Amino acid sequence: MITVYGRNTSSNVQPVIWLLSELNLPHKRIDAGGSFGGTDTPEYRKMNPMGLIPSLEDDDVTMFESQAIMRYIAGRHGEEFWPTDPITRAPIDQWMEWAKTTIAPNVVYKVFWQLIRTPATNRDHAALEEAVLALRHIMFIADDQLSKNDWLAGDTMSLADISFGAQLFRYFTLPFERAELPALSAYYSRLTERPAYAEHVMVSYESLRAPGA
Ligand SMILES: N[C@@H](CCC(=O)N[C@@H](CS)C(=O)NCC(=O)O)C(=O)O
Repeated sequence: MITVYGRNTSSNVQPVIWLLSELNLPHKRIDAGGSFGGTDTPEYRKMNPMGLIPSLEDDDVTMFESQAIMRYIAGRHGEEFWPTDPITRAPIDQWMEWAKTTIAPNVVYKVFWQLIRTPATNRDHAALEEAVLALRHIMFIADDQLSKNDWLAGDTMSLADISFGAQLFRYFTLPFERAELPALSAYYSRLTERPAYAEHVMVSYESLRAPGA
């Protein structure tokens, strides 16, 4: 059975568990990281030398790095999310990496970090404003893509949607000014109707709020 280590409030754990759930794969999640701790032990560091979450164990495989974990899961157990044909796979990988390297740093590491993880008195308003402006520009790219396709990388749901869609709960619920993007809003609304998304991504982040944030 697949075991994933990591708390359910982590933006890197959520896409992994969402994917497992979309694929109906039996799995268990063990709380680790944040207030649960458990990531500093020698046993944990053998799985994940960074001491971060998520980590995965599956029979003969132990690994870390959420995007690599998702590729492993889809490659071994859910080819429909990451087909083997390199031509079909190329746009999926492209959008998956775009979500992780361009969207996540702005949504999670800047906007979320400043608004939720940082007391208001310590807030870096310049960094927050910079990320909000960046998102106002970059999200047009997703909106344009989603006005032409139902899913980020084409006609079917793929790892690109798991990686990108997992950022959208925070993007749409954090209190900051977003551009009006109808195709993106409609896509998010469709995601919220998926039981696996509602359960594993639309997870309250109040427990992560810093005092005074
Ligand atoms: N590149 C890594 C980043 C992992 C990461 O930064 N995880 C955060 C949680 S989102 C973490 O472990 N933070 C420390 C903790 O929660 O104890 C991945 O995608 O898996």
